[in-house]
This record gives sequence, C-alpha cells and structure tokens, in this order.
Amino acid sequence: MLRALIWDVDGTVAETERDGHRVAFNHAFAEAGLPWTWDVDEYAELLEVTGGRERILAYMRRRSDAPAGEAEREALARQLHPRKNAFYAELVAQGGIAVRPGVLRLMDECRAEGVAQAIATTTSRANVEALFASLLGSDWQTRFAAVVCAEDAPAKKPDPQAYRLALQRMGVLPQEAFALEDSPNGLKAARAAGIACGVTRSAYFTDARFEGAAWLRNDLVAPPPVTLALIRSAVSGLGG
Ligand code: XBP
Ligand code: MG
Repeated sequence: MLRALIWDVDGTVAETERDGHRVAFNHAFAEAGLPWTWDVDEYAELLEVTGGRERILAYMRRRSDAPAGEAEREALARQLHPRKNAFYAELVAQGGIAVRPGVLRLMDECRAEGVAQAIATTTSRANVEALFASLLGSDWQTRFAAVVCAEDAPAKKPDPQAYRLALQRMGVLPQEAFALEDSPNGLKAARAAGIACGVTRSAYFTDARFEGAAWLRNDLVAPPPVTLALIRSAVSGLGG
C-alpha cells in the first residue's frame, strides 16, 4: 500500500541546477574575486559530485590557481558555499525558478488522498526554504510530514541516508513509499533505501542511464500523466 511520496528537490521539483545553483556559484566566485566561471556544459560534469561545498572542493582539485593546502581549500569552500546559497535564495525569491509541470498537481492529489509527503534532498535547508516558499507560499511546510536536507543527512546521495531518515521520521516502511528523482545518484539513493523510484529527466540527465527505475519519463505530464493511481500500480507491481 502506498503511504508516502518522497520528493527529491533539485531537478525534480524545479530545474534549479542550470538556472539557479550554477548561476549562484558563479556570483559567489565573482564576489570573492576568483576568476572561476561554471558554464552550462562544465556544470554537467561537476554535478557528478553531490553537495555544493563538496562540488567546490572537487573543482579546486583541478585548478592550479586554487589554494594548495587541503585546510585552506576547505576554508575557502566553507566561505564560498553560504554566499552561494544567499545568491540562490535571492534568485529564487525574485521568481527566477519555475516549478516543473505536473508537480503541484501531484502534490495536491497526495494531500487530497491522504498520502503523506516528504522531501529527501542533498541540498542545504536554506535552499529548500527559499524554493518552496516561492513555489508554494510561506506555509509550505504544512504539506510535508518530513523535510530531510543536507544538514540532517550529511552522507550525500547516492548514499541512502536522506531516504532512510525520511522513512524513519514518517514511520513508513520502504515498501510503503515511492520516490521521485531526476538523477542517477538520486535513483541509487532511493533504491539503496529499498524504495521504488520513478524518474523525470531534468536538463542535465537527458542521456543518463537509470537502471532500476520503476518508470522513466521526461516529466510528470506527458500523456498519460503521472497520477497517484499510476504510482500505486507501480508500487503494487513491485510487491509493495
Ligand atoms: C542537489 C545537489 C545540491 C545542489 C546544490 O541534490 O547535489 O548539491 O546542487 O545545493 P538533490 P547545495 O537533487 O538531491 O536535491 O549547495 O546546498 O549543496
Ligand atoms: Mg535531483
């Protein structure tokens, strides 16, 4: 029986990576006087590392103009990352990021049918707050039984920690839940927690392989639209 739907955020709820996080990282680099710019193509590679601070650290390893010592790099990443998140929040508050098609309809359907909802993301809490306040209004938290962010689950996807914590906080078993993801790392995380997972491809993962997905689509609206009935049939088909 389906009791809970667990949402990934970046790429799944909105196209945040290309138009939000990437742009915000570049603002933070410029503000710090660093000649670093992440273009749309390079950011595709950088996304293999989940977590903004971790992504900055991975990038520094390939830059000859980055600080040489590990401790200095860590300190610089810790300085840049909150500034990046502040720029991201500004951009989102200005309405710079639109919700992906079908997301709000499916969220409303869950609420109407008493299916609990949770968020399991590797992004910072401040980013989730900024994005959902902009998309759903200031009372957005009332829609979710659990909101698990990077601060709660420091082991980033593909580690299943965020999903396990979301299940635990809701008191739901893996076979009673369904996850929605857009990335191979997100899918791996959900599957490693024992949760069936549907994938809507986002801009950066159009050609990625998604082995083990319950279904794979370009979005939640392409006919037939993803409804709770469709998700329920995927869960029961998997023996859940
Ligand atoms: C997205 C991420 C995040 C964002 C940046 O994960 O990997 O790191 O790119 O956010 P998900 P932070 O799709 O699971 O939400 O800078 O806050 O890490
Ligand atoms: Mg994602």
